[in-house]
Amino acid sequence: MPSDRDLISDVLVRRLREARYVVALTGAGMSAESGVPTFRDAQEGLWARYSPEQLATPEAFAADPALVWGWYDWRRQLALSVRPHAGHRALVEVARRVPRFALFTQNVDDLHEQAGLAAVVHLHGSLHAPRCGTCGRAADVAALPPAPSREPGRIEPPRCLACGGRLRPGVVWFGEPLPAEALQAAMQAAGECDLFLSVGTSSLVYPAAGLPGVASRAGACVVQVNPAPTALDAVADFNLAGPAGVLLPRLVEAAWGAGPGPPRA
Ligand code: BV8
Ligand code: ZN
Repeated sequence: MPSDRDLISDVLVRRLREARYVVALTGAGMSAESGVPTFRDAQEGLWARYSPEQLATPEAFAADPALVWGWYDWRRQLALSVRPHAGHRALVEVARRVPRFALFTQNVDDLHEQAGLAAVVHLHGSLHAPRCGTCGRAADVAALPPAPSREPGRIEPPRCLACGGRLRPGVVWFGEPLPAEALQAAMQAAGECDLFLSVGTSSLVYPAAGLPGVASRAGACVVQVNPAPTALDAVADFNLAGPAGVLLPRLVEAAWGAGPGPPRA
């Protein structure tokens, strides 16, 4: 299938308007226009000399818990300070317009929830759900000490109030399995949908990166929104080259006109 770079074609608009079941997969690029650096953007400050893949591992946390906890706490504080953009709101509008919609995100922020999306499945966990590494109990984020305002740095992970074990970030690290239920739901949704929308992901991290292929092999129309080429270009039926905050609203307007319309029948 030819891919339409830069073009929101009539064919694509009709596929979206007629879609019975739209599944969206989002990555760090979806949060970029809200001010959250993408996962592979150059790291800043204390972590400039580490790659995210090095830090987002159980081994890094075991070797230097304060370095890794400090990184996540800084990211959590940043995630608390950002707001959804027009692209997040456009996905909420798609969810209102099509008969069935599901969104799976690799992101660990809560921007989709803030934008009003009812059901968001986090494939890689959440910055807002730290838990005890020993007994697994969820930690009360509100009770966590605020991160120091100075340049983000090492912070000793707090202790679990129930068992005294060390808290850990509530994310899925490299080498850790994704939540089984979430992955199963994503695989099933990808296999059943008729339009799969991949937004803002480099399509490098598995098993999430395998989802568009599952959809394509099941006959779905695969649409990618990303300013840069990715491994998905070869699979997608439509490659819209540009930022999510610009192209998603444009896609929704082309399909259903501007402004919020009636919820789906
Ligand atoms: C696992 C949470 C097995 C932490 C993350 C094959 C099969 C299975 C596994 C593997 C495999 N090959 C290799 C593996 C291992 C590994 C993997 O995939 N490695 C890669 C690097 C090759 N996978 C795993 O380890 C997974 N676990 O498979 O376990 C297992 C099973 C049973 C028992 C034991 C073990 C776990 C993967 C999850 C890791 N955790 N995050 C944290 O956030 O700190 S992954 C991390 O990468 C983030 O979640 C991020 O979301 C994700 C993917 O990155 P992207 O979202 O794509 O972000 P990125 O920066 O890369 O790209 C941003 C994109 O946005 C770019 O394309 C850019 O052009 C675009 N963009 C920029 N601006 C915009 C934009 N797009 C739109 N609009 C814009 N404005
Ligand atoms: Zn505990």
